[in-house]
Amino acid sequence: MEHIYYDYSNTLEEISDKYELKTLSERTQCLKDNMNGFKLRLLFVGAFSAGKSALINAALERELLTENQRPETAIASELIYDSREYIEAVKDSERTHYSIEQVDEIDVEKYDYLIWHIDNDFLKRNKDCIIVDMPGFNSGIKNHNNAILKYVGSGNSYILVIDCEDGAVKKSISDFINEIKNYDNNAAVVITKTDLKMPDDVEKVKNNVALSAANLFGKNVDIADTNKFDEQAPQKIEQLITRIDKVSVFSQEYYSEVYSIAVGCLDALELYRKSIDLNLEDYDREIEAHYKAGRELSEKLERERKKLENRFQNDVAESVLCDVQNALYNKTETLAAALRGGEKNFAVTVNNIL
Ligand SMILES: Nc1nc2c(ncn2[C@@H]2O[C@H](COP(=O)(O)OP(=O)(O)O)[C@@H](O)[C@H]2O)c(=O)[nH]1
Ligand SMILES: [Mg+2]
Repeated sequence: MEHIYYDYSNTLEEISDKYELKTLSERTQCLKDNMNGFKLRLLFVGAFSAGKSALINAALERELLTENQRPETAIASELIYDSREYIEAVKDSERTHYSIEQVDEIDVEKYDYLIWHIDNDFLKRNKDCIIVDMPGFNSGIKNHNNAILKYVGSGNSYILVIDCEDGAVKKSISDFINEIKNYDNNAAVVITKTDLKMPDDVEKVKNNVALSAANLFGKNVDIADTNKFDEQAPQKIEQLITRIDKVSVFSQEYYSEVYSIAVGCLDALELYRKSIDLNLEDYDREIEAHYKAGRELSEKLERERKKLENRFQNDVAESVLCDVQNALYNKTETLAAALRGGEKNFAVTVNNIL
């Protein structure tokens, strides 16, 4: 099906070149470049401490990502295959290079996200996929949450990681899913830390999570269970990746741009046809009207985009914060005891509660 998009964009390019529609021609070129570089951007999402980083380490069969990271020290980490290993720290369009060993020296406050270039067989076999280790979004730190939620929008597929000991999908997670599924619904679920439960209990959790996931997504989703010691973890995760409907992700990603360029071309052709019969003054007026309509449309789109972005950030951030508040409020005695045990002890207790 992807070829339809390529055929279509080739036709659009021919038309825009023939009639010297410069902007549309540039947009078509840009679209084709993007389509050629298409990759799954697979975000591992889930509660703080669910086991996301450990799961990715298990898939890579390498202790690469730091486990048990405190929420404020974590930013999104993209993992891609490269024969030379290094880390790029990205801020807007600027990129700073670090060696892998320097990872703990990176001041995460200064960057939007990290790109890890890693020489690894799992990543090499799945080159059409960027694996992203997301920080937990229920850290209770507002700025941090906003940064994470902003990054989440750039994903086009998701693996929802659930701690087997949680036994179910937490409310903050289901709120989050309700948001992302408005954008796309290419998601699978991994129940992890199964080594901490009896097999019968794991099965119960799996059935329970399958039910809530089907409810959330409105369809059955792929579910795997594993743990960081499971030798089968790489295969299980790879299988989930293979089963993601890439054609559907591809369509979701490019449909609106192809459609919008096509409408632009049709408009321009119509204008061209009419212009043959029009005098010069009418022609100018007609062009101005089209420009105006185009500007209005793009302003409207921008407004819609901002609206979605705001809603995405405010609503989810709000509900996550509310969850965090409730969770902490219910455990004041435990927290008071932990505080007496020192700052580190306190942070660990907070994380456990969340
Ligand atoms: N027993 C066990 N512990 C795990 C497993 N996965 C993660 N952990 C531990 O749970 C804690 C949080 O895991 P981490 O991957 O950092 O969670 P993240 O915040 O979701 O990235 C760490 O102490 C991990 O070692 C697992 O499968 N089994
Ligand atoms: Mg982590």
